[in-house]
Amino acid sequence: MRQGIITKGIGGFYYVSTDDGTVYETRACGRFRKENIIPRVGDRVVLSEGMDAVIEILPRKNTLIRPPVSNVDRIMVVASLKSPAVDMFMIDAFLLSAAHAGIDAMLCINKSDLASEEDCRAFCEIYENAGYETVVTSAKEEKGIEALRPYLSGRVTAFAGNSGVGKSSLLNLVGDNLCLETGKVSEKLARGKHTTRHVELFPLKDGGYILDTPGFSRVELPGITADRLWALYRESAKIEDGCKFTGCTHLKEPGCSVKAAVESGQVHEKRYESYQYFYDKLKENKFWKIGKEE
Ligand SMILES: Nc1nc2c(ncn2[C@@H]2O[C@H](COP(=O)(O)OP(=O)(O)OP(=O)(O)O)[C@@H](O)[C@H]2O)c(=O)[nH]1
Ligand SMILES: [Mg+2]
Ligand SMILES: [Zn+2]
Repeated sequence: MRQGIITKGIGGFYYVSTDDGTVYETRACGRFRKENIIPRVGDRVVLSEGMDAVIEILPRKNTLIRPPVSNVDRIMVVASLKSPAVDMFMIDAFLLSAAHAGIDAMLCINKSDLASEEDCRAFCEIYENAGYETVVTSAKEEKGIEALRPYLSGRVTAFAGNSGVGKSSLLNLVGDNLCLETGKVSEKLARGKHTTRHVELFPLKDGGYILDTPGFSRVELPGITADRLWALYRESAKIEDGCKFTGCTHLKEPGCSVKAAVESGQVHEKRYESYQYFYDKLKENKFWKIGKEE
């Protein structure tokens, strides 16, 4: 039986690339619908005799809901400081979701041509201090692209980030003969226009893969619970677990080691702000726990 990897899923069709590079247009078999199994881009799958249906999804190394991808080695979270303005909650939501799924993540600050070098550096330092690698690029001026490449080679990397930050523009530069559609940022709203509509996987010359994904306009943390939240912040690994109360939420309790680390500057106050924000949202539990794993 033939196996392949899902490179794209549109309107109920899954495009499966087999080892010889042939791409088959397939549908998911009926059992998937019944059992509520949703194939994702990056899934390794088994095809039917007629090569027109996905009949089995091979065990996943990992899987993510936002963006919906499987078997990626790393999430490259792309952000811009300006146009659109930086959204730390959005960045942190991608980093936390990756951590929750057991996927490595790092940060790429694009559109460096629109911000000062100092501002880019200062912003990156917040995340380097948290334990993330960072890279600064300008797709427009083709700067930082050579610095970005080594992070991608030989791996499967999904580019994620809000609309208009330049994910597709960067992929066009690092990819092999890619010509992805890119969109203008609305001047009035200073927001992207959701140009990329679906996730798509592309092979890199040296064996890795890159995935383009659509930007989201709303921050969500599907599948994450408030109790587990702090453990998903990389800073948690470097702070000694010395809270006075067991089950400390790190919000209002006295003798909290996390708050002490914020006061001493070990944890950046912006990251703590995001923790407080997400914690409250997860406790409110509105649309934040949607997308239970299928
Ligand atoms: N000034 C500047 N503009 C850039 C840069 N990178 C991309 N852009 C522009 O920003 C706009 C949005 O770029 P896209 O690549 O479509 O952004 P995206 O992240 O793929 O957006 P979605 O597909 O909507 O999620 C386009 O007009 C790009 O030309 C950059 O480094 N500097
Ligand atoms: Mg795009
Ligand atoms: Zn605490």
